[in-house]
Amino acid sequence: MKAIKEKSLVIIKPDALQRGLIGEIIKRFEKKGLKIVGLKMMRLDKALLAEHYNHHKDKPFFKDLAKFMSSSPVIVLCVEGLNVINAVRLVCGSTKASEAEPGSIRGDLAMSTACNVVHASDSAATAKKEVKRFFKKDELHEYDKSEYTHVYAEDERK
Ligand code: FUP
Repeated sequence: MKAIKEKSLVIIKPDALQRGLIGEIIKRFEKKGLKIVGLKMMRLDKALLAEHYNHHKDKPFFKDLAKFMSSSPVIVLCVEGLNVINAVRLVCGSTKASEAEPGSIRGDLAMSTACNVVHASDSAATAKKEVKRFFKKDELHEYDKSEYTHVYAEDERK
């Protein structure tokens, strides 16, 4: 796979939907120069959340986290770009939103650790699993983005 086709999974969480922040959050990924290759609204059920947060299943906050994440629909996005996994994590900011960097989504738009408006894949292995978990093959789209000629240098597009 070309480096520029690296993919990451983003979830715009229920608190962001309730607060009318969907557009603001998507705008930040678009302005960064990322390519959105998948996007849909869905409600996360218990089974999907148990799989998605399996690494947290024994933590004291798991029950509340699962309840919160299923409290309203979410928006799931698959974004693509060079070093996109790391770039998206930086755009999102630290998990504990009250301490997240100003300029990041969480730093600018949230105060809570649980209600921190977005989820983003944290590694290549996780991203691969998460994109597959939330998107069927035919829900991911390949297309040329004309602004890529200005977002990336020629050698980065190879
Ligand atoms: P992140 O990768 O930034 O989403 O962070 P984690 O995987 O550490 O945590 C996943 C989610 O669990 C967070 F988005 C919010 C929730 N969480 C809590 O509610 N309390 C905690 O102490 C830690 C995480």
